[in-house]
Amino acid sequence: MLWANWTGTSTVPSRALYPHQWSWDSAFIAIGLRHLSPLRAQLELETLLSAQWGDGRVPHIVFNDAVPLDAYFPGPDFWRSATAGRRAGAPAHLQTSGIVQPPVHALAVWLVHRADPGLSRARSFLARLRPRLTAWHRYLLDARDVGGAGLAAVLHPWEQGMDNSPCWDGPLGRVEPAAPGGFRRADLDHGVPEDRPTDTDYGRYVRLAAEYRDREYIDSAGPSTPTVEGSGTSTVEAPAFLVEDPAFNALLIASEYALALIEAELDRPARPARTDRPAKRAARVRCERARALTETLVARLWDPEREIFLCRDLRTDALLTERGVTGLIPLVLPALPPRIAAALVRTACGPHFGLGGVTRLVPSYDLTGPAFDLRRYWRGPAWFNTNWLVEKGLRLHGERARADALREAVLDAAGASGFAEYVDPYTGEGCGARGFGWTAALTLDLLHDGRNGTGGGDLRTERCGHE
Ligand code: 9WN
Repeated sequence: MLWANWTGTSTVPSRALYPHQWSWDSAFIAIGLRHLSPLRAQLELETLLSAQWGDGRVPHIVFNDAVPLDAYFPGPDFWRSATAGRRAGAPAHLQTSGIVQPPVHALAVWLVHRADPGLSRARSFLARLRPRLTAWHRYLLDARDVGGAGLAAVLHPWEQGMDNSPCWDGPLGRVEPAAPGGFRRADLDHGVPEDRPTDTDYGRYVRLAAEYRDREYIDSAGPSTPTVEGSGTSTVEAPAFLVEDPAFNALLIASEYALALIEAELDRPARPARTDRPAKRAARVRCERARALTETLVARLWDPEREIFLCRDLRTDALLTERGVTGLIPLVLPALPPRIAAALVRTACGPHFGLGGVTRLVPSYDLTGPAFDLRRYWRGPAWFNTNWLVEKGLRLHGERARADALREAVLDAAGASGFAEYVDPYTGEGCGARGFGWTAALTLDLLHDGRNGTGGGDLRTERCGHE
C-alpha cells in the first residue's frame, strides 16, 4: 500500500482524497518507511523540505502539478503561493499551500538517519537537512511566538492537523464563513458528508486561509495590536483564529530534542577532544531550550483540575475547556514532570478517553463532551498517528503494559480496517479513506518495535547534547 501511494519522490496520504504531499503525513510516513527502504524515507523528507519557504516555513501541502486542479480543494489556484507568497519567500518553481502543519520533521529525520547511518552519511542526509530544520524551528519559535511566552501559535485549524476538533468551535465561531457558492468542496466526492466537516465550518476554513493569503502570508506580531511595517504605510492584522496548541508545541519540543541530537551527531569530532567544540555546545543549548519549553508548556497550557493540557485562545488569552486528544500528546516529552505524566495516564484511562476500559483506541475527543460525535472528523473517532504518539509516550514514562495493550489494539484495528484513515474508538471499525499512508507506515513501525523491543527508545532523548 505504501508502494501504491508512492509518486516517485513522496507518498500521498490517500490517492483519491489527498492526492498531493502533506507535511506531517510525510514525517509519519518516513518514520514507518525507514524500516522498508531508508532511501525512500530520506527522499520523502528531502522532497518535502525542498519546498520550504525563504522565511523558514514548511508548507502543509506540496502540490503535484500532474494532478488535475479540481482533484483537491483548496488547490494551487487558491493558495497562489508563487505570487501571493513571494514576500515570505515561497519557492517560484513549485506550488504549495501557505500554512504549516505540526513539526514532526526533525524527529523523523533523526529516526530515518538511525535506520541506516551508513547510507545517511554517504548521502550527507543530516548535513543537507540540518539548515532547513534549523530555519523551520526558528520560524516557529520567532515568527509564530505570537503570545510572547515562547510557544508557537497556529492560525488555522488545518495547521494543527486535527481540523474539525471541538477545541476550535469557540475561536472558529468568531469567523464569518466564506459564501458557500464561492468554492467547491472536493472532499465530498470521496467522503461521506456525515463524517466530514460541515459546510459552515468549511466556509470558515476557507475564509481564514483566504485572508492569510491576501495578507501575503505575512505573520503578525501580536494578537491584538496590528503591526506597522516598514515605512508605517502597511499594517498586518492579527488573524481571527490564533491558538497555542499542546500537541503542536509538544511535537516542536520533541523535534527540538531530535535536532539537538542531529547537531551533536554532525559535530562529533573524529577523535574525542578535550575541549567542548562550539557546535557541540550548540546542541546542548538546544537541549536545554527544549527542557525550558517543556516548563513553558506546563505553565501556559496545563490544567491541574482537569488533568489535561488545554489550548490557549490568544484572542482572549483564555484556556479553551474542551478536552481533545491534543491535550494528551505532551506525554511524548521526556522532561515532563512525573506527576504530570501520571495525571495524563489517569486522564487517558479515565472516563473521558476510556483507554483500557470502554475504548480500544484513544478517541480524538472527550467521550463525555457535548460535541462528541462517533463518526465526524476529529470529533470522536480515533486516529492512528495520535495513538502512535500516545503509545510512545506511555512507553517513555514507564507504562509498559498499557503501551503493549495499545500497540496490539492499533495493529488489530489497522489490519482489520484495511489501514483506514480513522476508526470507531470503541469497536475499531474503519472510517474515512482506506489504504491511508500514515496508518500503514506507523503500523510498520509498531510491528518493528514489537520484534525488536525498542519501542519508546525513539523518544528517549533527554540526554541529547550530553553524550
Ligand atoms: C487539510 C492529509 C490531511 C491530514 C490532516 C487531516 C486532513 C486536510 C483536509 O488530511 O486535513 O489539511 O482536507 O481535511 O485532518 O491531519 O494531514 O492526510
